[in-house]
Amino acid sequence: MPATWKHERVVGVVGSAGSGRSSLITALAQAGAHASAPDASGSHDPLAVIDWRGTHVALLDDLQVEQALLVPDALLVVVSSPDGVDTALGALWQRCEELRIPRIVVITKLDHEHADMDETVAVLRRVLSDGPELLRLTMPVLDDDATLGGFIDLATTEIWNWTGPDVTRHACDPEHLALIGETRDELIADLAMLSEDPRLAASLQVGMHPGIAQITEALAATSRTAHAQLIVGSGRGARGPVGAELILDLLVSALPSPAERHVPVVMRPDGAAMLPVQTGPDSALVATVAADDPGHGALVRVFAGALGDAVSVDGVLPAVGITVTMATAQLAWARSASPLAVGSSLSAPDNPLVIAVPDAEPA
Ligand SMILES: Nc1nc2c(ncn2[C@@H]2O[C@H](COP(=O)(O)OP(=O)(O)OP(=O)(O)O)[C@@H](O)[C@H]2O)c(=O)[nH]1
Ligand SMILES: [Mg+2]
Repeated sequence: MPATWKHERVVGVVGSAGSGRSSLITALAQAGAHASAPDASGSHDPLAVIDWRGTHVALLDDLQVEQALLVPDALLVVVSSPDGVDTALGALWQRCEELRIPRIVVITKLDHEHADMDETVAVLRRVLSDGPELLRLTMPVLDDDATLGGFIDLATTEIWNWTGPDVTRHACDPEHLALIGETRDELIADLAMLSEDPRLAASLQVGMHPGIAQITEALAATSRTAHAQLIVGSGRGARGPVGAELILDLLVSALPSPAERHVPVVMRPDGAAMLPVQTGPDSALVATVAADDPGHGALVRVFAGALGDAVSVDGVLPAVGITVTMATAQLAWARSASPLAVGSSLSAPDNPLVIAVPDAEPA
């Protein structure tokens, strides 16, 4: 496994129209360093690559539903607090459950006068889950003049503060600890139920609080394996976006790297089954066209193998010449004389393969 694959996250950003996806991606990009140059043309960019503490976080916006379920290793699900939860989310969530796609929910616009994080969390739990899987991780902190200033991390009890020139983190004071007590106890109890770490439940049984390292490790592990979905918040404060750095930390710690995912099931073009393909650049090429961008060409997700200068498209076009610009170790822009359709499978001309797309509807 190449070391670079561990230091990459490929994350789709989904949510209803106007929920704040683009604003969130911009805020995350501003907080981190741009690993890929912003689009000078000003046209809408379906891919942002952010360098966060040495990990390349690739965020894919505006994917079609089937691509969102196949291409990224995990999803950020964006829900606007003042606008509420729309019914399409329930259907998408169900598909994610079936495919075991790790998700983090970001509740946006928490600065808005009609925002209410408690209420949005309650609605999400009503609509999406009847079990303990939706774990709320943050609580907004308001300034004296009621503007959004930061978030309390319920796992660590730290306050993240965006009211100064740089984001700072400090320990919670006793007044805040009292405020979050009940919600934090609930988080830990739910986590103990979901986690494979028996020490968590054991601590609770003897009436002790587990340590912070134990809690954060268990949160990351249950999230990475799609056994729990973490809910966090974001919004705008007096100085700009509030929440981005905390979300980036979570993307890196609590979402899987490409090395942790299985290569999609592939077939020969005649429909004959194939043995599973291993991840890694030395395997047979398995890739798919995630999106099409007039400025850049086709955005290609590589699951295994390496893109050469010719590909077989859906196993039927034996050798289409392409020019490749790698955006990350796993994502590339490809140009060819004839357009590469979104959803096409790309493979090596001498080893043509077709990705078996997961069923659109559950059986
Ligand atoms: N108050 C407030 N408004 C926000 C926030 N984030 C986004 N908005 C506003 O919400 C609207 C939609 O935001 P976008 O980021 O364009 O949302 P989107 O999901 O990318 O929208 P589409 O791509 O058009 O579906 C814009 O008017 C934003 O200014 C926020 O944190 N607080
Ligand atoms: Mg947008």
